[in-house]
Amino acid sequence: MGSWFNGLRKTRERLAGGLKGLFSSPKPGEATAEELADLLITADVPMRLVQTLSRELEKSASRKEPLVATFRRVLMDALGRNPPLDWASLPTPSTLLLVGINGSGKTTTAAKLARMALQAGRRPLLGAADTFRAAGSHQLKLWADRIGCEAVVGATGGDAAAVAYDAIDAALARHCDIAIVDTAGRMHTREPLMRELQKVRAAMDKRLPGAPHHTWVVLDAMLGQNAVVQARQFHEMTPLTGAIITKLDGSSKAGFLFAIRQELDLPILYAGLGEGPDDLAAFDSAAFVDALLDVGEAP
Ligand SMILES: Nc1nc2c(ncn2[C@@H]2O[C@H](COP(=O)(O)OP(=O)(O)OP(=O)(O)O)[C@@H](O)[C@H]2O)c(=O)[nH]1
Ligand SMILES: [Mg+2]
Repeated sequence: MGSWFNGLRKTRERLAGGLKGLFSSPKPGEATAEELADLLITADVPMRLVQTLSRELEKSASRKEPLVATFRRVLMDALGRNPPLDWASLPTPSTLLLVGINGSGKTTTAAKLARMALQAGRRPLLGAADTFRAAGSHQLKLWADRIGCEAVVGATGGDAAAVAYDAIDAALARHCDIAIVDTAGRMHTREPLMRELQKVRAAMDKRLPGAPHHTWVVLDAMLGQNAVVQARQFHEMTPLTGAIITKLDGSSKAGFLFAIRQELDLPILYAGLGEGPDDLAAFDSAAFVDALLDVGEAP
């Protein structure tokens, strides 16, 4: 699996020179808070957090704690708790809906999650409610065959809500533990497409009251701050319970993760650290912060 250290290489490279200089400076308080702020902003660290770090920098001269330890503490606090799903103790039947804009990584992530469920000894079912493109459903069915799990695939051009309903129906009939419903990519700015998600949710709830139990937005880390804008819009349309960050390995703007946690109060559950089928990891705040600050162990 890709490591956090490698996954955050690009963001770290953006920050590293500046932060390293700051941390190794005998009197970091003398470095300007403004320079630090500029640096953090280019990595899409949200403004509120930048201000907190700048204040900590200014106060650092009068403190015993090394600056890097202070930053680590502030950043860890900002990320809060992000407990991933405990696959082993997941109640049966559970349902999960994945949403996000085009190409964010929903289908690949649905498959990776199904694989995690299998590895924990559970029975997942993949539901392909991406009826926009023939390739959309086909791609998920291929994944289901490859990893060896149940699947329900809708007809191209069919009703996404009906497929979501059928997926839950099949999960119940086939005694599956979790139905993971993949949806078509949609622009967060296209109102009618966003409304379709509400129909999908309603259909799931109709078949199994309370479903979907989890609704996760899949965000492409390469988009940085724009991913926050998308997540907010999805959140307004369909209440989200968590975020998955894909393509962290390709992003130099991983600072936006703090905004997902702080501004939207969404837990960050999993992160894609590479292109391999097993490159989805439960989000590890400490590993994330350490890799970002370039402290701790390089692999
Ligand atoms: N490097 C990297 N690539 C990823 C990751 N997750 C997905 N991808 C790639 O991103 C591309 C799009 O992934 P999909 O899973 O098809 O995305 P989607 O959201 O289902 O796309 P639509 O259904 O078209 O909206 C594929 O080439 C994936 O291999 C990741 O964590 N890291
Ligand atoms: Mg897809």
